[in-house]
Amino acid sequence: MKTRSPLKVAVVMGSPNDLEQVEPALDALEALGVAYEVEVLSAHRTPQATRAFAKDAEARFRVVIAAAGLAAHLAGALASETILPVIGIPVQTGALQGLDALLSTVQMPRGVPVATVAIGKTGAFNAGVLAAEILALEDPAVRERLFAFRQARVEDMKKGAKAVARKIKKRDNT
Ligand code: RP5
Repeated sequence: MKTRSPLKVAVVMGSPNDLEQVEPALDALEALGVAYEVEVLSAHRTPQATRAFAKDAEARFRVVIAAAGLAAHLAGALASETILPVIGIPVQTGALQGLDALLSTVQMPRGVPVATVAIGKTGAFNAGVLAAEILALEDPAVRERLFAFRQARVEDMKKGAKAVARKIKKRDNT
């Protein structure tokens, strides 16, 4: 079994239908050895359960990731009930494909921030990385894994650049 940080992240989504877009956040957390729990809660459909979850969150978690689409109030509703850092993922869905969720999530009033990532799966992955970066302030093992993760991206870029150079050379020779 992989080593996991004892510090946990809550990953909350507004609908079971959001799971596919939230999965990259779980992938990132797993890759960085961060433990998480997943909940499905809605600011609009289950407001009381959402509030109760937020009120208990500090005893159980260090960071909250909240994903929702459309008039996305989940991250903001959670942020209003906890002083844990809340990362919001605007889910790409509906007629506006996440632009509505982006604005609903990011435009929080002064004093109640939501750290909002990009719309959809890329944002979800970054939400996982950002949560790990917050945990790394307290957990040296997560910090080490983040450095290794960054280094792996550098190696990916180097490999990619070599592949591009090969393709360009081939074009020049045809
Ligand atoms: C939001 O409304 C959810 O986060 C979801 O993205 C969207 C649509 O929900 P469903 O009708 O698919 O359950 O609250």
